[in-house]
Amino acid sequence: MQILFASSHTHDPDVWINPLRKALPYLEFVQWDENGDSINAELAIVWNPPTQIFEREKNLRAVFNLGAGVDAILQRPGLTDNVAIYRLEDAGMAVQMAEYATWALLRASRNFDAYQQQQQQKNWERLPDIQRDAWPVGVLGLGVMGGRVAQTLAGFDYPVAGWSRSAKQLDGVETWAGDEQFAGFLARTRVLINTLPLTSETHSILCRKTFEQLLPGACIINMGRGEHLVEQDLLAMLDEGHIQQATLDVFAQEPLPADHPFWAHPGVTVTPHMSAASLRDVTIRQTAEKVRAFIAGEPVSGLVERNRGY
Ligand code: OXD
Repeated sequence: MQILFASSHTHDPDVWINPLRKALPYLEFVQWDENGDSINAELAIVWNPPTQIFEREKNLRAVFNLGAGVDAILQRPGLTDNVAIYRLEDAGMAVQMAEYATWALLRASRNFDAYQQQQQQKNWERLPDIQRDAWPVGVLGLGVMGGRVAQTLAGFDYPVAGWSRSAKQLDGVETWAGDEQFAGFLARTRVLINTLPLTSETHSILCRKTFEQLLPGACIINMGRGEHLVEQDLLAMLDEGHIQQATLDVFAQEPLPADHPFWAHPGVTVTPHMSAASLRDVTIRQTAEKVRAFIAGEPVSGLVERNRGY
């Protein structure tokens, strides 16, 4: 049986294909050829797949995503309900997201950015000690990733709340759910951390209306998708002073264009979509196991629910 490999994860697909081939020796791996014809593949392993994938490969039964977010797959034309989509579960990403969020938060709450500037001026001066109550954290999304972020920061004794679509319980974290509790969640939050999947409901959720409801001196940390953020609203509210800083890892256009205002804005920190890499060994092991189970007719975890969008 052939399996299509179509990933923009890497310039060297062999670093993925070779170990996958080793783990699934009974499959013939065929790499996507931009100018090629259909190979009548029933299975595909993808990351950010080519636009034409579903229009060309009409026999696909299952697609295994080499990442957690499946928004790119769901946007591809020609995708039918016959195709089961499986997303990567935590492949080392949750702990990396927790690290990223911790780094972004501590820079503000422990004055590390300010100390870095003081060093430039050879200025030995202790800034006021931390008041943890002044840094209520709110995490959007309480799945595997968001839950880990929330519990990590709660472990540092920050007041942490999390908001999710449906009600969740999480030790040490105050939980809020659904549209009706969104305003209450925002009103107690100063540091807003986004880990949501991109769906039609969450598109543009980081907008002026949301930001206005946060506590003053707000910090925004976006590890979801660029399309969650209304960029002009963020820039305006940074300039107005309601938002103190934004740490952004994801952008509507990646790579971020050289002339984009985020690069030079003093209140914005840009990182190149690196907050949570799917670690190769774990990803390969997890994906190979999903493919094996699917072929064997066994239950496969990580099935995307189309109506939810993740
Ligand atoms: C993912 C990502 O969705 O890396 O896994 O963005």
